[in-house]
Amino acid sequence: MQTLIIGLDAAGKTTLLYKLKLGQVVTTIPTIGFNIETMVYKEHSIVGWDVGGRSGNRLVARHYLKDADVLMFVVDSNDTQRLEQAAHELVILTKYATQLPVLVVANKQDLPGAISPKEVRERMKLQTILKDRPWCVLGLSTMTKNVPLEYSFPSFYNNAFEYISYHHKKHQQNSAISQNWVGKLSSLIKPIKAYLTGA
Ligand SMILES: Nc1nc2c(ncn2[C@@H]2O[C@H](COP(=O)(O)OP(=O)(O)OP(=O)(O)O)[C@@H](O)[C@H]2O)c(=O)[nH]1
Ligand SMILES: [Mg+2]
Repeated sequence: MQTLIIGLDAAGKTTLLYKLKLGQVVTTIPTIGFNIETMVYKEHSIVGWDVGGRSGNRLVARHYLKDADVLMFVVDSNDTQRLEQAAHELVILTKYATQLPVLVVANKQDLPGAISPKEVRERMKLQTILKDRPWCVLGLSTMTKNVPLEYSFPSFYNNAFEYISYHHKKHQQNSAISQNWVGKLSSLIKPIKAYLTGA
């Protein structure tokens, strides 16, 4: 299953990807292009695509949306000046995948200027942007100091991967249902076609 990790530059996407993969914080440099890593959660294999936040790369990201099962949108909760820009970015991206479940990560909860996940949700007007598709907001800090337990890594890890695997299962079920219908329709169409063509 594929998870696309997107957000503005310096939001913490690469740090998150490697924390998910390795369980530790690595030193990052701004991503040019993207990083791909496969992670295993329970019986699921999750491929994370972390796309650099510079605008050129965000254009490329749109092409990956069609193959994604979940979009993870990472926000720097301390960079409140750029929340509007982040929301604008999310609006553009989600236009290309109208049903895709979105997990918004309210990152950097350890920083003193960070606003809460609830405030991120309100200030980015997520209810209006994401409407009736499946979506949720999770607070996160990849740092261990000065952070409430609910935003610390083990809790984020489980919640995020449960969310991703749940929506992956639903996605599979939906395609199984539509495959069923394709099967049923073609078995109906064959005799009709035979009748019309006299075959
Ligand atoms: N305090 C704090 N810093 C963080 C956290 N997550 C990431 N950072 C820092 O934020 C900076 C940017 O992190 P990256 O993971 O490189 O950001 P990115 O979103 O991949 O950026 P681009 O590749 O430019 O798109 C680094 O200095 C990280 O150490 C966090 O939870 N708390
Ligand atoms: Mg990066």
